[in-house]
Amino acid sequence: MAKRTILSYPDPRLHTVAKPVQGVDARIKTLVADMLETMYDANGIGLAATQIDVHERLVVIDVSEDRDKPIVLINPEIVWASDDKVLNEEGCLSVPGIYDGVERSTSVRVTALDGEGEPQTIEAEGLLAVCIQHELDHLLGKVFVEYLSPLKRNRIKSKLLKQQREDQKLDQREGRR
Ligand code: GNR
Ligand code: NI
Repeated sequence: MAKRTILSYPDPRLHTVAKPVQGVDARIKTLVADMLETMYDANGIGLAATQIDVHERLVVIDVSEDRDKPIVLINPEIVWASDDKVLNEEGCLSVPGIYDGVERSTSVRVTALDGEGEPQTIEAEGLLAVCIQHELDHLLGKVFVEYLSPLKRNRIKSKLLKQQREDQKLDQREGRR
């Protein structure tokens, strides 16, 4: 397994629309293993392939307390979403240090293939429902800050760009690449 680099907003590659996975073969299984390692290492509850610059419909999630219940969603589709919505505080590994409220359906039903290529249907509510909607947005090239006002989004963009410039300077001074 190998840890992959997570893209940071406002990287334009985060707005790429992912294509369906063609078959759950060895390449996809390695990718899933790498995504799980990357998600756990970053202490995230989910990760979409888009975030590691792979533009295929592939998501990993683990909302369990003990972080031992991985969910793999290949070619996921939300087939039903409740009309009732709830406002949740969201964060994103691609938008480090930023948290804000986003309205989502309280419950969703999603169909997908699992890590072995077997069809599965998941009925989700609570944090899992939020996470599924957040991850499926990534596959469509959408980051949660796009639900916020343009003013908030621009402030977030500036803050992250400034942080990225400072991180780059530190890296150079240490002779890293
Ligand atoms: O780790 C994550 N936490 C989180 C919290 C509230 C709503 C959504 C999320 S998903 C995020 C990981 C991530 O960026 N997935 O794309
Ligand atoms: Ni995210």
